Amino acid sequence: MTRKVLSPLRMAIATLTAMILVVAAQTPAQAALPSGYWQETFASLRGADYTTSYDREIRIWTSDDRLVGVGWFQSDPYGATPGDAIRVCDQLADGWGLEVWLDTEYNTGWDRKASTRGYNSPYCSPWASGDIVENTLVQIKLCMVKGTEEYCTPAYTARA
Ligand SMILES: [Ca+2]
Ligand SMILES: [Ca+2]
Ligand SMILES: [Ca+2]
Repeated sequence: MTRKVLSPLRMAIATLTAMILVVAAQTPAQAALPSGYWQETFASLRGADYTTSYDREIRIWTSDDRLVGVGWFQSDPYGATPGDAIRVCDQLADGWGLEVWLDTEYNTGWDRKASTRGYNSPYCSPWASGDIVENTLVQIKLCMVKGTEEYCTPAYTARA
């Protein structure tokens, strides 16, 4: 019986191919909001213009205009609210939870989240804070989550 012996290069290619397949399989399905749902977003300047700190709010609505949830990025401390912080509220008893994700430096992958998983609506998460260099461009997105299902708005910018 003959056995095909793979050269080191071929073995490396085979291993790499397997790794790529695993990575592809493990990437969670990232879908836009379900049909009929819609989002709106607001930016709030903290300085003179969009080159310095500004906040971001995202809301998701149902097709019949009921508020599903809201996510925030707060750039600067305000009263008891910390700066560089995210928070999310679930406003509708619909079986969906809400998660807000923060990318702490634009386009470097999602770093931090706040979640309402495991809580009955209405529920707001605590602020999730962590220092970011002043005026850094960041982005947030708001997602509806249920089990392994996840539907997200586009990402919107803010500045820390
Ligand atoms: Ca700031
Ligand atoms: Ca809900
Ligand atoms: Ca990042």
